Amino acid sequence: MTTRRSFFALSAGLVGTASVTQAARISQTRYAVVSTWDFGAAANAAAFAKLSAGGSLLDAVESGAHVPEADPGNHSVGLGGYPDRDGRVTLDAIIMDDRGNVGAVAALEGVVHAVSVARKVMEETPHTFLVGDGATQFAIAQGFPQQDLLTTESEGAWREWLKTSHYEPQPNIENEGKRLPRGSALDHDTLGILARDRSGNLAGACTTSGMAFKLHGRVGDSPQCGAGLFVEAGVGAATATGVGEEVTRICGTSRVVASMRAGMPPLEACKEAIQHLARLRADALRGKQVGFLAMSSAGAVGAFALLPGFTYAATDMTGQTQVFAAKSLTQ
Ligand code: SD4
Repeated sequence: MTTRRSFFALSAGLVGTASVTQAARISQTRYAVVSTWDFGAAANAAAFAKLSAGGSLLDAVESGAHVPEADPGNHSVGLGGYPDRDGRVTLDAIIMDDRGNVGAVAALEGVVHAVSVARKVMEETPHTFLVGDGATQFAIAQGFPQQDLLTTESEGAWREWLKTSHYEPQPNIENEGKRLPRGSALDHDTLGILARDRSGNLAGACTTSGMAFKLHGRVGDSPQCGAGLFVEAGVGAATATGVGEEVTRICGTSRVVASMRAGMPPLEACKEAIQHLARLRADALRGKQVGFLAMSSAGAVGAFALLPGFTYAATDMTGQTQVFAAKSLTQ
């Protein structure tokens, strides 16, 4: 099995010497599954396997999201996610197809597969979004097993954090965190995943426990339709990662897809949203990371970030996965 580290090494190699070839390859290749960060490769594998076995696009992105949700070593999705400042692990997730079908949950507690609860909201209720106790009660009523998501490790990190209670999101911690002592950083590993079939239909999902040690009740961009995820038939799909407040204030993925609707390729559309954010927020963005990842209904892929360090995993129509470094506003 390929490790996170080797995927990251691959991405570094691609960025270093082969950027022209890489850019040409990305623009010509048609992709089936893309997801945020180098650890997205494992999620892509699960999603691609589901598609290959005849599963639907929603089945594929749900299966992909299950991978980090079940991983106790991933400290901001599902099991082992870092808690809020009150010591409670609260999960946010969304799932969406390209026909406007969408379901989401926020501040869900005690249920590991938040993305599946989001799918139930979409399929079993007239609503699009359930939060807090309502989301948790709904999940229990739907038969989802309850479990304590706070692990010994994540509780230890929280208790360590309590000593200073200093809250400052760190850029690219999704990748860098693997080299930092646990608990020293606001480690977060949001997964945004987009999938496409041979006819150009699309679906996406996004799952996270959000910013570590956040205020209780804080909801980021990830579960909000048009912020952390947006999907539109005949146009494309986009997902976001980084400081959710910054994505939310510009309805980030809605903006990216709107630019694609107007004819921009995915890379240009992501870049336009980042440039807009930079103009709008200027110095308030100092030290913050935001990254957008987009795929057109034709299977073209692009990504752009505020800061260097945002990576994404892309799986082509034959199932080959590579990790690429996104271009960024500052180098
Ligand atoms: C949030 N956008 O809750 C998420 C965090 C994230 O990689 O993307 N981390 O703000």
